[in-house]
Amino acid sequence: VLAILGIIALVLALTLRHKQFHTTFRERCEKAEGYDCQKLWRAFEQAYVGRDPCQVPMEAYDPFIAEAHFKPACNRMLFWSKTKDVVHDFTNKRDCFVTLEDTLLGSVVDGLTWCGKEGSSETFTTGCPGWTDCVNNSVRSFWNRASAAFGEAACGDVTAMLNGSIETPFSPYSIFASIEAPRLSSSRVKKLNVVLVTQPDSVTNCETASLKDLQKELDQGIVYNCQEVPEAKVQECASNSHIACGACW
Ligand code: C8R
Repeated sequence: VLAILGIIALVLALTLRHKQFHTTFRERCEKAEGYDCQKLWRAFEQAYVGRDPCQVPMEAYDPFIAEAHFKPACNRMLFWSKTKDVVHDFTNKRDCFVTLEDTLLGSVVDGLTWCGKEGSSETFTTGCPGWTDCVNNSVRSFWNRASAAFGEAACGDVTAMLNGSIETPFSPYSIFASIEAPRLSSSRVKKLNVVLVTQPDSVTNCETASLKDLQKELDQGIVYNCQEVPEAKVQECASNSHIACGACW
């Protein structure tokens, strides 16, 4: 009897988990107005359903990106690399910047894992390949494609929060360096403000070779600026709404 109950519980848990992913997607989608969430879900799942989870190229998400008709928030777009926690602590508390995860594109699956399987029409949330297990995995390709759209749409003055506690804040392996920065176009982007988030014992400053690479690779015509900002200062601005966005650092 226990074994049978166990199997029933397992089957229930598995169906619930599948439902959970679609439900989370739909609930997050419905919070953003003006979208056909059923259509958006179909466009999303066609990218990976029934496929080997390591054989999902970023182009597979083109229909989803088209359906999400992304509108850029010029002068408020915030890119980041290896600073996720401090960035989202900031954006959750203050309405100064817009990250990819604050847009419909990124919000519907932020923090989630998903993949398909050959011969199945389901979405799985466990047993999926990890970020570095294969290049074309369903999750990584999604972030690559969504980030490409975010970089292409960037306009006005843009900000990038990078990590001053690591040797290579502009790591060539990061999405920011490999996908977003090369897509910033001087025809739309006037200026890139790098905010290098530092700790009291940080190893890197604005003069680091890694940031020289960023300057070199940037489309000619985009003005480059870099500021070292202690993490405590970012946090202070997050918690004090009387400090104007432009006066944070
Ligand atoms: N971007 C990339 N990765 C994202 C993401 C996002 O918006 N949102 C989430 N949750 N993730 P990193 P990076 C997850 O190495 O490679 C965009 C991914 O699942 O610190 O330079 C965004 O616009 C992945 O595991 O940064 C941002 O500007 C990590 O976060 C860059 O790309 C990647 O985090 C950040 O990508």
